[in-house]
Amino acid sequence: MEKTTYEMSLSKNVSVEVYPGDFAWGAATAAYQIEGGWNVDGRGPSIWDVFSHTKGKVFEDQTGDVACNSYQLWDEDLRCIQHLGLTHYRLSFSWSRLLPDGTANNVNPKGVAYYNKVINDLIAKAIMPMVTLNHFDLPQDLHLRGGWKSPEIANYFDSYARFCFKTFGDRVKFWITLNEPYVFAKLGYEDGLIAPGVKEPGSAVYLVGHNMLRAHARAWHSYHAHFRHLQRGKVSIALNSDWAMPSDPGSPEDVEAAERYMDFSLGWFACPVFRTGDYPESMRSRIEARSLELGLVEGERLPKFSEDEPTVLGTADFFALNYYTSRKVNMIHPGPGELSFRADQGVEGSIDPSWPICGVSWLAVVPEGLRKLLKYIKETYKNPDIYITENGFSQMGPVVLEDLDRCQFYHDTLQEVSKAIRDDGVNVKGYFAWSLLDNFEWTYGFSVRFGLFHVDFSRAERNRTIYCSGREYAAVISRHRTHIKLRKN
Ligand code: GBH
Repeated sequence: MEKTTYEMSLSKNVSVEVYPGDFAWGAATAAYQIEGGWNVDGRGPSIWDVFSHTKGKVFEDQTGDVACNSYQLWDEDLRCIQHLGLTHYRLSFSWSRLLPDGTANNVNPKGVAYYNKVINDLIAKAIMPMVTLNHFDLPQDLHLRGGWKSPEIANYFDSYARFCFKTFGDRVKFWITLNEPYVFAKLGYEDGLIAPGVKEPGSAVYLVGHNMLRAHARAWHSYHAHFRHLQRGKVSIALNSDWAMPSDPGSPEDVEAAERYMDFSLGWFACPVFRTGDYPESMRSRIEARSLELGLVEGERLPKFSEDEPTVLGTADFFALNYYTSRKVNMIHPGPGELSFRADQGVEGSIDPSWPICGVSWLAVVPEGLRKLLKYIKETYKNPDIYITENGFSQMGPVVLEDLDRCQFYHDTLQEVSKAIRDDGVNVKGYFAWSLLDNFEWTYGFSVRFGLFHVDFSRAERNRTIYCSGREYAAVISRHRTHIKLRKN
């Protein structure tokens, strides 16, 4: 009884009236994290199959071989989506399920049938799909052909994107080309912590980021030239960012450090796409200066955008933001011989002791950081329409279905978003909770749970059970819907 009252008061306290009538209420997932069915019905391997099957890479050597088994249990997922009353659902395609060797020469009809069913079922329930073309899981065959380090990847990605636009674009109106190029390049090629597990500090990271931008831009231009006039959808790229604040706001050095932290994370991709067509000035100058110190040729590490290729500037129809946490930032002064992204960046972030850590150690809970970040994006990137394409709160250890801390988190976060809309005039058009389901949390395996629904990974049925936070989110969505109806009458 008491619990119910608590939930009601939480959802009642979100200022739903501030949200626009066509606001997208969503939840997000990614193919490798939920689908399973890794080697059935003609699916080709991806770099994540290879990585997770390599001993010692993932917590307890867990894999996404089965995960939530969404490849078999899509009907269950759909029920969860409907239960929440979502207006939008963000999923990703497994590239190697559609094109097993990554090339459009070889299409897997069963993969096409699976995503057709998912999309058609969503549309039949008036739920808008938002599709990410690639969420970390590059087809292994393309990796063997050089992967994201090879300039050729832009051609492969463009062919894949065109195939998807042609096959599904009559129904899919929101496309995300790539998920979090920062995370993929940095953790995949600098730190070696996620697939493909390459550790080439200070060099590959920039090349991979560059090729991801080139690939994204090619796909956007393809959509713009060949599909937009018929399909009338929107295409963007999902960028993740912490909100960086100076450790001491009174120290000009810390203030500069915070700016540089933003330049080397969000700015790395947002500046080329939304602002100038090139990397932030501070990235160019820092990396050049460090290269000189290290005796490397200038321009060898951070690539230049070629005039012969379609421009990267303007290749996003909205701003897709993944936000999880914030950092207090100060300068560091790396030794002259250190070749790394961190040394180039020359700053370091830390967690303020007053911020609660929930579940996984990197996730300090700072909802007010989201409001500041939204305002920063409005001011820095020409006031775009913003969709928050991921945001969430994790649980570790014993399963707690009555996750009141996560309820509080969603309440606080949605309040911050309402302030951004009402008081800061930010054009926030949608919010996608990460995640619909507990799922394969990359190197953390199943030990970190982000779901609005719990998934029982110990049972073949992979039963889904709603968390308290799922009911809370559903209540907010339903209150917003009621409010809009009343306003119309
Ligand atoms: C998102 O990345 C992903 O898009 C999504 O697939 C994922 O499930 C979700 O976050 C939750 O993690 O372990 O100290 O090296 C969010 C950005 C980047 C934040 C990697 C955590 C790891 C820090 N994440 N980072 S550490």
